[in-house]
Amino acid sequence: MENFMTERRYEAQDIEPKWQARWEKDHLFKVAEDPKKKKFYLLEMLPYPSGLIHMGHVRNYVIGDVAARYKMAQGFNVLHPMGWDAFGLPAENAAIERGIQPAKWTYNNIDYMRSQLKKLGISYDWDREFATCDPSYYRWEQLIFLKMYERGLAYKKTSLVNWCPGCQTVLANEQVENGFCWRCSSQVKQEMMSQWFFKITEYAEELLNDIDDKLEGWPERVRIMQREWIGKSKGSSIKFPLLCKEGEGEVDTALPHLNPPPAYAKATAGRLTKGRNYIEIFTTRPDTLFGATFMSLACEHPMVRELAKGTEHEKAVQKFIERTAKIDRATRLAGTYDKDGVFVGAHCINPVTGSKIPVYAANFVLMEYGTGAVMAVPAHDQRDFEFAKKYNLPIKVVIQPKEHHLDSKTMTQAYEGEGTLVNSGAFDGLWSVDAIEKITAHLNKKGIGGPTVSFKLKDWCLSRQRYWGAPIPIIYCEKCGTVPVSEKDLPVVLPQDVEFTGKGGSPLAKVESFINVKCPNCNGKARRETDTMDTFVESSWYMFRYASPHFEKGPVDKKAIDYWLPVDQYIGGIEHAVGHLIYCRFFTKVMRDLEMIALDEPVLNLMTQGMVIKDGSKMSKSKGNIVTCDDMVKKYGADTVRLFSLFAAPPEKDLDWNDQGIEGMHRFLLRVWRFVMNWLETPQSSPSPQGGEGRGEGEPALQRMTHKAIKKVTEDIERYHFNTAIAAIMEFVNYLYQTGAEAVSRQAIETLIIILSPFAPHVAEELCGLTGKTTSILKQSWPVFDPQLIVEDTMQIVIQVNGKLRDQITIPVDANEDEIKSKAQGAEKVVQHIEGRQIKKIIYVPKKLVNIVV
Ligand code: ANZ
Ligand code: ZN
Repeated sequence: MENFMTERRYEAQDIEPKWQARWEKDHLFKVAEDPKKKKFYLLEMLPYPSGLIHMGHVRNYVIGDVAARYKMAQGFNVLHPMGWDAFGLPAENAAIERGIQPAKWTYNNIDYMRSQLKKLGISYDWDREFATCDPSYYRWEQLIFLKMYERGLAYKKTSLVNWCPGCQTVLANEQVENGFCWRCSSQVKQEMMSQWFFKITEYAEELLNDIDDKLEGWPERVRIMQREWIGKSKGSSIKFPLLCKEGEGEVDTALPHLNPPPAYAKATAGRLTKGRNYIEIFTTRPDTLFGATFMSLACEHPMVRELAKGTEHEKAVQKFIERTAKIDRATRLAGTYDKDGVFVGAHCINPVTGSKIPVYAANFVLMEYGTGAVMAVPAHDQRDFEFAKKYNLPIKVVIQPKEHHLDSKTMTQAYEGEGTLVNSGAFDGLWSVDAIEKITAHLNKKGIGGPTVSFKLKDWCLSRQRYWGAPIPIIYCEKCGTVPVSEKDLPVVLPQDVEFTGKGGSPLAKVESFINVKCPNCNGKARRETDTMDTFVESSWYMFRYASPHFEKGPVDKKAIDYWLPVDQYIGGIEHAVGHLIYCRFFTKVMRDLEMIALDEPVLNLMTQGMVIKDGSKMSKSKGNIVTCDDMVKKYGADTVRLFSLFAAPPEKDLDWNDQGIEGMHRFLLRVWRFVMNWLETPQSSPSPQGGEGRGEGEPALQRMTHKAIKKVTEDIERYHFNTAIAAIMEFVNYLYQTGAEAVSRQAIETLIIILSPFAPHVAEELCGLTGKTTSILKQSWPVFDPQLIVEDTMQIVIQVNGKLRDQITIPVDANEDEIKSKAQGAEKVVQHIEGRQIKKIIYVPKKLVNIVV
């Protein structure tokens, strides 16, 4: 190589755009199905096009890019796509605030963000890019919706939903965080509304079971969160007969055990009402049934109003409902606030004791869980205990613990543990755990109860009263009622040029040309649904669309799915643990059952990366601590930015942004550059006439270090420990400097360049060219280390006891002092001299001797 090379400086601003253009021109990241090659599908969660790429994004995509480039070097056919989760509120808010149409705002942002990502040199197959707000994408989502509607998996119902006053829309449970809106942090209210739901509960059991069987490659933390969110409880349901008001109704014979009803005859002042004559409860402790002394209902339970109606309690009940409905779901679930309740003016019967027990509405009972009704056992449930104390209700002990004796008059808290049944008729003396089964069987035989399971998971409310989303393909006809749009009429396209005022409900509801349609059934007058779908619907199946993004005969091309799916490695934030990551599992199972794909789970391995924080908090506009990708790339170049976002912390941990760190990374790249430049001036850099390799493989020590570096970097990339992989490259560079360019082999230099390439691909590509390669670094294979070459050098250590030479040991050169000392004490001839004597001191003279003083 000519001498002027030494003069050449490292100029990221020149190198990077050059190679980015080359990679694109040569289609190096474009992939197609190739049955002869092993595939690897690497996916980062698709971004929302907010208009800004900050370091949080950068970290996410760079982590993915290192893995993708490493897999390519290993010979995999790597699918690494990118797209945009393009529907959602910010676009609409921009329209309201700035009068710019959401579509325009969104596509402008996408263009800008795409250019930023390209400047980072990430290995995307851009031919597969799509935005979910494009009709060519959401038409298929509408088709999936129709198929789900056909099967009853999409349905409309009136129920309590989460209403965000800030966003002016309904939210799914997964979008409410501790009672606040996930997006705008407003306090969420509970409202009765008619909304569209996906029947995710139909898949609750399978979603739960597959966590154990099919998600071994997911972080345990996420698996636990999903299990808890699904929240399966095994228990029993029990019917408690209601007493009618004095003089009304008669005993209903639908409950066989009540006819004749001897056990409670004495307790019944009135008789049982006909019709809906019982309250059904869900309990995990049927063994405590004999201790149920009152009944607690959720304030939204329909029986609360019904029972109170016309009684002197009606007003108080109404007031209670009003103050309780204000408490959000999360607070009620936590149950740590003061117990509050009201007598609804009615009684029911404990079906096994026959005693008459009062019915209360209580603030700690949730309508959406179990049946919305709880049999209260104050002696054995702490919430019931506190409630009973407050309202002076009877406490009856039915479980006696082994260790001490419970007395209902003196106990200061509920006993919730196991024990022996007492005051429980024929079941006395049974151990509580056995009684659960026995009592449930008894209730089952009598037709008043039985085993059941309850899930915390609720159906997914997908209606949004907002404009910028995929229209729900439904039509309401005056005559035919709810009619699905016919498949041939898809997509239902979102109208453009809509007026945004930010007031008075969904903008779509005011677009006459959109709303007014003919009924597909009878051709009569009809109206379109104006709700749009939750944006989490788009992200529930986008990973499938990437496999065949231009397919026009359906949502997915099955052949492409069979080759590319499942996603081998998915990378994204932990905040999606129970929202997105449950929804996409649900959609996978639904699409499987619709025979669109043959797959049970979408993602084999999941990695959740930490956040990028600055000055102690997460980067956000409101905090004003955003570091943009653009500024950093301009100043240091993409390779430096990439290295820093990987080096500063392991991927799962939060990364604290600091400017010294990035400077350090830049200096490291300069160091690599300078070394290679120096080496290029040495004789061994020029290939020998025979095409041989300069000085071959170099001295054994150099060889060992080279192979050690390969081993460490390979293993660390495999474990996603990118920070330590980079540290190993730094160590290797230090070693090369110590060795001196004159003594460094071509093999060592080429190894350095390739192991650096996933992290800093542009500089690696440039250096690769400068060292004489004519093909892209992307076409070169990942080096394999030779275990034989890594074997450590050893050294001889002399061992003395009280200053007299006794033995010698052989030990690796990098063994630490503790290892050496303990090995010394165990040496054969040493043992003879120290046995039975107390060791006072062990002196170690590095690399020479150990003296044991006894
Ligand atoms: C009687 C009983 C006696 C209970 C006892 C516990 C101890 P998990 O394990 O979470 O499923 N429960 C049922 N439905 C409820 C609702 N909608 N809102 C609030 N609490 C509800 O909890 C099941 C237990 O939670 C049930 O068992 C019920 O109280 C209560 F000594 O029934 B238990
Ligand atoms: Zn009709």
